[in-house]
Amino acid sequence: MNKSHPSPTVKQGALVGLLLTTPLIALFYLGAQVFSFPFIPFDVFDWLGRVLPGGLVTFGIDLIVSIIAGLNLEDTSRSAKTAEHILALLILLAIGAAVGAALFTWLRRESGWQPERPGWITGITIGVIVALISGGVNQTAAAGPVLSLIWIVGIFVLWGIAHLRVYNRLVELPPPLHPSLAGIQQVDGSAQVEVMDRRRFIVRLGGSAAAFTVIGAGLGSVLRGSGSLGGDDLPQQPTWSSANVLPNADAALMPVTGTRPEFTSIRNHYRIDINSFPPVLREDSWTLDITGLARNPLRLTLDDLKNNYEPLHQFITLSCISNPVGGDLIGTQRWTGVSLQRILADAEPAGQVTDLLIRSSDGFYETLSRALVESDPRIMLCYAWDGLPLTTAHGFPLRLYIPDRYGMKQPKWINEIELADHYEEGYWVRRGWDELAQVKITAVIDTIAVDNRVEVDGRSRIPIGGIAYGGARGIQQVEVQIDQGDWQPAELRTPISDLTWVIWRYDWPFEPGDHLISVRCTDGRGIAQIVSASGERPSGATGLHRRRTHV
Ligand SMILES: Nc1nc2c(c(=O)[nH]1)N[C@H]1C(S)=C(S)[C@@H](COP(=O)(O)O)O[C@H]1N2
Ligand SMILES: [Mo]
Repeated sequence: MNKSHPSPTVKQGALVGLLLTTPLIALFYLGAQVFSFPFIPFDVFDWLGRVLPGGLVTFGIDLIVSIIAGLNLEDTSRSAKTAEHILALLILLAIGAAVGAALFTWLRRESGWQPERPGWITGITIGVIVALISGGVNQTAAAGPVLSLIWIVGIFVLWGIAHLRVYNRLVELPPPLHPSLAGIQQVDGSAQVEVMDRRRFIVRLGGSAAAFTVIGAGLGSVLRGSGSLGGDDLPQQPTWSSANVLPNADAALMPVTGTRPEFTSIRNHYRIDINSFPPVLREDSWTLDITGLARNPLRLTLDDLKNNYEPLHQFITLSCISNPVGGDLIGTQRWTGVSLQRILADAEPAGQVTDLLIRSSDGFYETLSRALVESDPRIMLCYAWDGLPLTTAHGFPLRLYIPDRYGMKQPKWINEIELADHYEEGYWVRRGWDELAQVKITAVIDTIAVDNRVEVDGRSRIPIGGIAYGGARGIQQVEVQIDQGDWQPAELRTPISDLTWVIWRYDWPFEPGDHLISVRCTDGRGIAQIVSASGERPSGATGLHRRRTHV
């Protein structure tokens, strides 16, 4: 040991922390895939999303959504989840680097070789904190809590000790030698000895970490069992829509080619929630509990909901409040469930009940007024869509539907409804979003079918088409404007239901050149849409949708 060397630096500590955290992530990935242990980077990320100030989190989400919009990626909600997953890994790497730096700062206070105890202490401390965080947010891992705790703490202890081993090795090595010397093979007696310095050692450490990470991640994806990183659980059985026609099947007006599908398949329905991976709830242990000020508190199984209440089928357009005008965070499906009125009545709410506090297994919550439930039988608890049980990603086993509201008011993965004598702000309301979250009516141009011209009244026209959505208020009129011309009425297709979007079309008697096309709409009560542009936050995006075209 060479006592004359200066201690390894804090910067080296950060680098070592970073390098040792990649194989740590690979190990957690392997454990998640093979033994269904929690995947720590996503748990830490999901926890941060819940505890950090709402403004910061929303800013992050908005940033991701606008980057995706700017990059013109196909599927916003899927791309956003991928971006979040990458961010989660980067955040864990940053935490690893910070811990490495802190640990080296601590070790430097005594010079020279260090016993391994600080490595144990760091590993156990961080391991326990992370295990607690994971225990609080993880809803996908099948492994039991005790085993998970041992696994998580065990890995972090190995990681802590590895830092100490690396530190002690660095202490023994000289700081970077002159480049002309480093790595040169020198003759030392009969053997060839490589001159090692700190820089070369760290490079080698990086190589080993990379190899370990690749092997771990590779094994993880090959050996995946019933892992905790659930993929898309798409339905295997035939859907309702594959065997039936939509109620408006005989509508006269046909959508312009290139208009989004009128009915959104389960596969293509957007998904937005606060989870890196959707909670996996088991039907046999799940119940819906109606608690609080109920004279007849209820505990209902999924079978109770399906068998004891008349099913209600509704065609519904659901939109996220973060959907920009013209975005793809909107979809139309056939939902099946039970009118919440019926369940509320069965629970016999006490006179002073004013609100229903709805709680979900992922920590999400919203509040629904009793008066609204009692006045609107369309508010429903849904257990199926497109004729099949809800998929994991979309709220299995139970979610809420409220007409005319954005998705943020409509919890998925519900497990409790408390009848209360007071109002409480919902999850996103607390984070600065609109309390009512009533859908803003908007019209969107999906396609300007320049190559699909039609002949109408002896004139060649370019069909323009899209959707307009007015929540539960419907759409009475859609109008199109070419450049600064007069607003022209578009034709409306009979909607699937009065809760869905409306498809419109306008056959444009075009003139060659560059044009700006705008669209606006009026709701079923004759109220015009807001034409001035405003962003999604806090109340949902407004403004005209416009597209440029060249003929
Ligand atoms: N439990 C829970 N429910 C939730 C959310 C959530 O994060 N957790 N997100 C809400 C939001 S913001 C939207 S837009 C809708 C999206 O539903 P979908 O993923 O089925 O499209 O779910 C809502 N319900
Ligand atoms: Mo949303």
